[in-house]
Amino acid sequence: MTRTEFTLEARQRLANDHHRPIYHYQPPYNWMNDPNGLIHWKGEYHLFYQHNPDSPLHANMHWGHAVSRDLVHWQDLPIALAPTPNSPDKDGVWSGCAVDGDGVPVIFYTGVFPESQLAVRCSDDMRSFEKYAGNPVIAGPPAGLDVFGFRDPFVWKEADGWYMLVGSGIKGVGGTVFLYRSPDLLHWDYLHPLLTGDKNDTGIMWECPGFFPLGGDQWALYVSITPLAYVEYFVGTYRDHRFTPDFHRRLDHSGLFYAPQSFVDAQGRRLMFAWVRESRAERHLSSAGWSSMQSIPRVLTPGSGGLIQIDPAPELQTLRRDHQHVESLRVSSMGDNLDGMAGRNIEIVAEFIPESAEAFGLKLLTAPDGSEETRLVYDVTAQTLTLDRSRSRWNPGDVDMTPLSGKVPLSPGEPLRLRVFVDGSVIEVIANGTESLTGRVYPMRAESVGVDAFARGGSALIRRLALWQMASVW
Ligand code: DQQ
Repeated sequence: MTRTEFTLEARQRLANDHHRPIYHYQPPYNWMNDPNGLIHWKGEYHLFYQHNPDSPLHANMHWGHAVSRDLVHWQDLPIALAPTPNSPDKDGVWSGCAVDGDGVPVIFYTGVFPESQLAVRCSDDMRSFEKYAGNPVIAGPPAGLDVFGFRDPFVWKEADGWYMLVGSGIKGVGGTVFLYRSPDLLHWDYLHPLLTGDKNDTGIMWECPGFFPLGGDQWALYVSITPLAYVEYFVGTYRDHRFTPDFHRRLDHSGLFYAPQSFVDAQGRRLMFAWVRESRAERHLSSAGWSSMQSIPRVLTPGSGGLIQIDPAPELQTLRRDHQHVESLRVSSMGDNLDGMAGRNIEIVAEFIPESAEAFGLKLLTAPDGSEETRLVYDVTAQTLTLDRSRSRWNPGDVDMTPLSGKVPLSPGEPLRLRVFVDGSVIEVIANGTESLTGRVYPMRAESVGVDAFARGGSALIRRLALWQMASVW
C-alpha cells in the first residue's frame, strides 16, 4: 500500500464523524497543533505541522508534512522530522520555520529539552531532510537573563544578513522576542530583544513569533501569548533593527486560533495558517481519534487604520458548489427567515445593515427541532460580535460552550460584512476585513445543519447573503 493509499484509508475510517472538517487541513489521524515550516517551493505549498503520530493528545512532537499545488487540495507525505535519541531534539521536534537559504530550503526549529534552535537542510524536492551535524545553532537564551522558554525560531533575510526571532519571556517583566543575526544561517549572534511586553498586559511568555513588512516603514509583529492563549499583533516602525510599536491588538478574538505562521508565496502574497484548537475535553479526543485542524489559508495585506486586512485565500472559491442567495431581506424576528438554507460544510458571505435592531445575526448548525443551535450575534450597542455556543450542543458533557466575543466597531451607516466558514466543528468568521473570530462547536446531532438569520429589538436589513456548499478536498 502506498503512503497516499494508507492515509486516504485512514481518513476514510474517520469520515463519518460529523465534527471532522472536509475542507480544512488536518492529518489523517491523531494529534496536530502549530503550522510549521510554511514555504512555497518549486510550485508546491509545503505545510509542516506539530504532530503526535501515536495519539490524539499533545506529546512526542514530530513534524508532519503535506503539500499542495493549489493551496486547497493537500497530499499527505511521510513524517518529515522525528526526535533523534541522545541529541538536542531527543524529547521533541517543536515549532519552527523554513526559508529559501539562497537556493537550498533550510528549516529551523526548536529541539527540546532544554529548548535550543536547530537547523535542517532539505533536498531540492523537499522530500528528505538532513539535520545539521553542528546542531544546535543557538544553544540557549542570551546569557545573564532569567527567562521562561526559548523557542519557535522565525527567520527572514535583509540586505545585510539573516535575522531570527526566538520567542521567550523575561521573568518578572513579560513576553519577549530575541533578535539574532547571521551571515550564513549557521552562525548566529544575539543582538537585542526586538520587543518586550508587560506581563500584566500581554502575558509572561511569547511563542511562535512572526515579523513582516506591512507597508512603508510599518512592520507587524505577531506573537502567541502564553499562558493566556491568544494571538496579539503589534504594528510600528522598524529602523536599524529596532522596532517601535504604535499599537497592539488581537489578531483573532478567540483563543482557538493560535500559533499562526505566515510566509510569502511565489505570487508575493503573505499567507497565514494557524492551529485551530479543540474546545472539548481530552476524553473526546481519545474517542474521536483526531484533534485540531489548520485554519483556512488567509491573505494578509495592509488594512484601514493601520490594521492588518485578513482575507480568505481566493483559491477557496474553487470549492464552492450549489449557490443560494437572498437580497434586500428585512429581518425582524428570531427565526424562519432563510428558507431552505442549510449545510455543515459551507461558506456564507453576508452584508447586514443594522437599522433599528438591538442585535442581529446568523444561526448556524441548528437542529430541526431547535434543540441545538449556534448563534453569531452582532450587538449593536456594545458593538461586539459573539459566537454564542451556549446551545450548540444539547448535552454539554465536557465541551466548552462559553461565548467567544470581540469588538467590531461600525461607524454610523456602515454595514456588517461577514465571511463565514463552517466546516463540521469549526466556524471561522472574518468581519469587515480586519476582525477575526474562530470557534469550535460540537452539535450532538448529525442533522443539526440548519442556517437562519435573526434580529432582536427591531429590524436589520440583509443587503445580500450568499451561501455555498463546500466540496471536500479529499
Ligand atoms: N507548540 C509547540 C511549541 C510552541 C507551542 C510545541 C505553541 O514550539 O511554542 O508543540 O502552540
